[in-house]
Amino acid sequence: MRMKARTLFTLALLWASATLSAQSFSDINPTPQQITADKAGKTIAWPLEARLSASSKTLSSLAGQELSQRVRHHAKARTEILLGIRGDKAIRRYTNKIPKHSEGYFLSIEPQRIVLAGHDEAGLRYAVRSLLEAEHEGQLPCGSIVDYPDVRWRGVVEGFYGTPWSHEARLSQLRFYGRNKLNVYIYGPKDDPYHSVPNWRRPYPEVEGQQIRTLVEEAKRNGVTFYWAIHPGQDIKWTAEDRDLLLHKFELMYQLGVRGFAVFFDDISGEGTKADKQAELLNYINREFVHRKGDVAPLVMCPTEYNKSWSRIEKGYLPTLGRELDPDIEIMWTGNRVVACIDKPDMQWINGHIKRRAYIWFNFPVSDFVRNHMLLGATYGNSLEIAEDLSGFLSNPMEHAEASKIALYSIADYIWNMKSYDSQRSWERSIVSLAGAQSSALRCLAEHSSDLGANGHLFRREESSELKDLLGRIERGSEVSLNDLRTLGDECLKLERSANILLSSRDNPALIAELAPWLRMARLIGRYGQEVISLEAAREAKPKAFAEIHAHILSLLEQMYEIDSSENQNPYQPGVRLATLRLLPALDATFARSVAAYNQAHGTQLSSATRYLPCSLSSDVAQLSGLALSSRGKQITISPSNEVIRWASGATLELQAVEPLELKSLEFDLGTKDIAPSFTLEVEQGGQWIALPLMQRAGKTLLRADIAPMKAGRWTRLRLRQTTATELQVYFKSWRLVH
Ligand code: 14T
Repeated sequence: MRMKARTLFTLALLWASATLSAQSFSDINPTPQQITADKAGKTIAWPLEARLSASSKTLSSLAGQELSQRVRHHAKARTEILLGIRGDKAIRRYTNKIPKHSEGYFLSIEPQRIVLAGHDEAGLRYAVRSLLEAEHEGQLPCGSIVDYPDVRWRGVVEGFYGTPWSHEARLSQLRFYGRNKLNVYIYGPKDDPYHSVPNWRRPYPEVEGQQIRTLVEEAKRNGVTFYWAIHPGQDIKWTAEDRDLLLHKFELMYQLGVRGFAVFFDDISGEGTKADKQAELLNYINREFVHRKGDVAPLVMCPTEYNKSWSRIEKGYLPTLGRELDPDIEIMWTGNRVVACIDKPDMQWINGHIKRRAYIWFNFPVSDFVRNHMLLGATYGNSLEIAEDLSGFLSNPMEHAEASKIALYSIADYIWNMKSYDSQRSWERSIVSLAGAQSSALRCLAEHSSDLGANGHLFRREESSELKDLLGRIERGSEVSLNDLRTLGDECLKLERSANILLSSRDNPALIAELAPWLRMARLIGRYGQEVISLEAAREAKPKAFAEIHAHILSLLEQMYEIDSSENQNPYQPGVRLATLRLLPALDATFARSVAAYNQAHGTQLSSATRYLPCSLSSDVAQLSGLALSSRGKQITISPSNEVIRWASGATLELQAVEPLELKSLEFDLGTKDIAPSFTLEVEQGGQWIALPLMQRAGKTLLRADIAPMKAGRWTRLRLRQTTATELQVYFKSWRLVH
C-alpha cells in the first residue's frame, strides 16, 4: 500500500516535470508530431556558444546560415551542434531517428549536444525553426522531437477580391509562412489587372515586376514556393495566339524568378469554361513549359466548377478534367460550397471525379463578401481525418494581411498535424504570437469579432462564445440576475479598455491600422454596454440620473452610426460591424427593456431605438435568404451576392416592413437582360396585393419598378416572384429601395 502510494507520487512528479518542459515546446507552431520532453525538465541557456559540426554544403544552406547567425561558434565550447540531412556524416548516427517523410526531421536537445537531422533540406530548415521557436525566455528545453507534415503543400492563396496586399504586407507574410512551416504562396489577387482581365497578356510595368522579383527572393529565403497565378478565362480565345501569349507571360514571370505557376478558371462564364479546352491548354503548359524548365513546381489549376454545389457532373466538366489533365497537375477545390469547411465524404466525392487528390482552396478567413466584418475567430470545422485525401491546403485570407495571421497560424497548425489540432488552443497561441504584450487586449477584441453576419454563402462562425449562455438569457429576457449584469458590465469595460490599449499600441502598426475602424467601434460598444447597465441600475434607484445616462447612450449610438457610415466605405458592404451575433443583441434588448419599464413608470416617451432596420427579408430561394439588409436614411439596400442564383419557378423574395413604409423608388439588378417578363413585383396595401410593372431597357440589366399603380399610402409587404415555369439562373447584383 505504502509502496504503491510512493510510486504514484514519483510518477506524478515525473509527469509534472515532463509536462512542464513539454509546455516550453508548446511555442512551436505547427504542433510537432512527436515530442519527448526531458523527464527532469532540464533546460539550457540560449543563445549559446557551440561547436558546429556540419558539411560545408549544409553550413551554406538556408538552414545552416540561419543557425550560424544565432550561435557563437567556438572550437572549445561545451556543447556541440550536429547538423545535416539524411546521409550526411555529421548526423549519420541518428539516421534511424529521422522520419521517412519528405520535409521531416529529428531534433534532439541535450546539454552537451544538439542534433538537427533533416530528411531533406526542407526538413533540416524545419528542425532549425523548431529549435529557434522552442527558446523561451533565454532557455531551451531539453528533449527531442520527431516531426513531419501531414500534407505536402501548405499555405496561402492571395485570391480575394478587393485591395490587393501591399508589397510590405506580402514580405511580412512570407516571413510568417517560413516561421510557421507553410511552403506555398500563390499570388492571385482578383483585382490585379495583370493577373486577370484586361492585362493578363501584358508584361508587368517595371516597378511591379521588380517587386515580384523581390517577393520571389524573400519566399525562397523562407522556404516558400512562390506561385504566380493567371486568370485568363474571362476573355481567352482557344487559339494558338492566346496560348502563346499566355506562355510568353509565364516566361516573363520565370525571368523574374518565379518557379511556380497556376491557372485560375474560377468565376467566369462563356467560352472560357470549356473543360476540354482548359485541359488541352494546361497539358500544353505542363509539357512545353513546366517539364522543359525542369526547376518549376507542379502546375496548379482552379477549375470553373470549384465546389460541389456548382458541379453538374452530368454535363461532364469535372470528369473531363479528371480524365484529361496530366496526373501531375493539381486541381483546386473549395468543398461542398464556395465557402465551406472540408469534410471527409466531400473529399472522397471530388477525388473520385478528378482522379487525384484535391488541392484545397479554403475560403477562410476571406471576407470579400462581408467586408464590414473582421474575422478574428478560431479556425474550426475542417475534418481531422482527411490528411490522406488531399495534396494541398491553402487558405484564401482577408485583404487585411496582418489580421489574417490569426487564422493562418491555425491553418498552418491544422494542416501540419491534424490529429493534434485543437482549434481553441491554436487560436489562443496565435493571438499570443501575433500580439505579444497586447495579447489579452487582442483576445478580447477577437472574442467579439468572428462571425460574418448574414451572407449569401450562409457561412457563419461562433462569436462571444464565453458568455454565450448569459448573453442568450439576457437577449430573451429570462432569469437575469444582478450578478449576470455585473459580468456583462465587466466584459464591456474590458472591451473598451482593450480597444483603447490596442489603438495606442505601437508594436505592430500595420495590424493596428487594419483594425482601427473596428477598434473605434469596439470602444463605443464597450462604453455603450456599461452605460446600458448603469441605466438599468438607475431605473429604480436614481430616476434623476436615468435621463442623463439615457442621453449619453443616444449619443454613443449616434457615434456608432457615424463610424459605420464614414469608415470602411467600400461599395459592397460598407461600414464597420462587430459583436453582432450575441453581445450587441443582448445590450440592445437590455436597453429597450429598461427604457420601456421607465417610460411605463414615469409616463415618459424616451426612445430605445438602436440599429433599427425598417423591414426584414425572407426568401425561399436559399441563396437569397442569407443576404444582409441594410438601411441608411431613407434607403434600404440588400447586399449583393456573387453567386449564380438558382431561382425556382414561383419562388419569392419578400420584404416585410416593421411599420408601414412609403415607396418612392425601387431599382434592382439581376445581372440578366430581358428578364422583366419573368418576374412580378407586388406590394401589399391594406390586405390587398397590387402589381407594380417592372421596366427594363433593351440591352440593360437594371430593373425599375413603376410605382404608379400604388395608391397613395404605405406598404407593409413587398414581394418579387419568379413566374416562369422553370428554374432561372440569374445574379443578384444590387437592390435599392427608397421610402
Ligand atoms: F477560385 C475559387 F476557388 C474561389 O473561391 N474564387 C472566388 C474567390 O476569389 C473569392 O475570394 C471567394 C470568396 O468570395 O469566392 C470566389 O468568389 C466568388 C464566389 C462566388 F460565389 C465569385 C463569384 C461567385 F459567384
